[in-house]
Amino acid sequence: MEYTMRWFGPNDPVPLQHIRQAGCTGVVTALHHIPVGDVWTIDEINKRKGLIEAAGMTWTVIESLPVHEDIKKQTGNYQQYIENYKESLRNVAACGLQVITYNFMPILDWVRTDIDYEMPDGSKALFFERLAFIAFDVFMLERPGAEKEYTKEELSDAGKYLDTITPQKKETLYRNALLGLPGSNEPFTKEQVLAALTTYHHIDARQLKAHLFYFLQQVVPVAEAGGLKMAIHPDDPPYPVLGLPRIMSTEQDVKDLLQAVPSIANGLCFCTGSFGVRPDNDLPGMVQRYGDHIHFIHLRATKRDGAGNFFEADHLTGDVDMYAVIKELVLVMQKRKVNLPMRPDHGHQMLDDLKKTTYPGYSAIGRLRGLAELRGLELGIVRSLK
Ligand code: DNO
Repeated sequence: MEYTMRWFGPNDPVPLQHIRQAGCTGVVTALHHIPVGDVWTIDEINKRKGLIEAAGMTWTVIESLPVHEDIKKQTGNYQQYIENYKESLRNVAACGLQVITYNFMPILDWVRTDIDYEMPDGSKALFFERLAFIAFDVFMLERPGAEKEYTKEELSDAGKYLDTITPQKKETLYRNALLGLPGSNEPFTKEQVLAALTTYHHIDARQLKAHLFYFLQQVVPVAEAGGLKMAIHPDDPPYPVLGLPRIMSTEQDVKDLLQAVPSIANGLCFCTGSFGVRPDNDLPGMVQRYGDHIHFIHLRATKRDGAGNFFEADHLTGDVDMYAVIKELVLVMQKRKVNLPMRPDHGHQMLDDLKKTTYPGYSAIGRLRGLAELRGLELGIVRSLK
């Protein structure tokens, strides 16, 4: 695999040099300062590329070239936004980049309830606690109809849970639950969030999938012409949240995606952390069956319990059978004669990073640990296959 790390750009507290010292040759980044829907110009792309190359690495993957909400809903100026997307793709191709990650999750990119969940060794992880999320959804956000999606027992437990936590913890829960809502450093008000959710009321999963396929029918030919590979990121977590439809959570979703727009340019960002939250996703099997369409790999493992909670475990000790997944990936790469880019996804906040503020999940040392373990595992597998 080609080892990479995500970099959030010049404002990222983790500098490029540290990424290089971690053993990466590639960087995964995006032009986060360009508003969603605007065209990425050749000039802006080259500026960012130059920074990365000056640090001795290459810009290997774009994560993400975000899809405007209007495209997901087919409202407003969505045709124009699709044209803009195509223009960005042409520009990206002109600058020599090849892999583009995106997602099709409505409104929220990822959801956790706790970003400082303390592990027994004192490091900190991201955590999704179902009860806390229900408490947020039903009693803090007061989303109309939310109570119908949970059992009586869950509702009563969530109410009790809220009674036990301090006002400060409540505020933190509110902020954490909405961290995946891009675009503001200030927490969104309840009214703003509810208004955004309302815009999806008439869109179910079938409809959203149709919108995704329409989008891909438009952009994949442009990607093909430029030698680009589109890589969709799965839903995180891989099931509906806040009443929003989800369409990239299961193997069936992957199958539908690849059938809808058959092209090698229509592919996956295979994120074991997201797909791995569902016990019914057979990850090594998915690599075997859809390996030809995997263009980018996120390796991470969560640990779930029977109650719908999961935390982000160390990369090798979660529910994901990392040995089996990497073995299948190695076989795919050997067959395709490619070296796929991989990034260790997230990592615990640990050691000196405990004192620092970084993007949740993206402190340097935890990812460095993950990368080191994953590299060793891959090397062992490659050697043992010879
Ligand atoms: C979170 C990431 C996601 C991912 C996007 C891709 O840590 O995995 O934010 O970058 O969903 O479009």
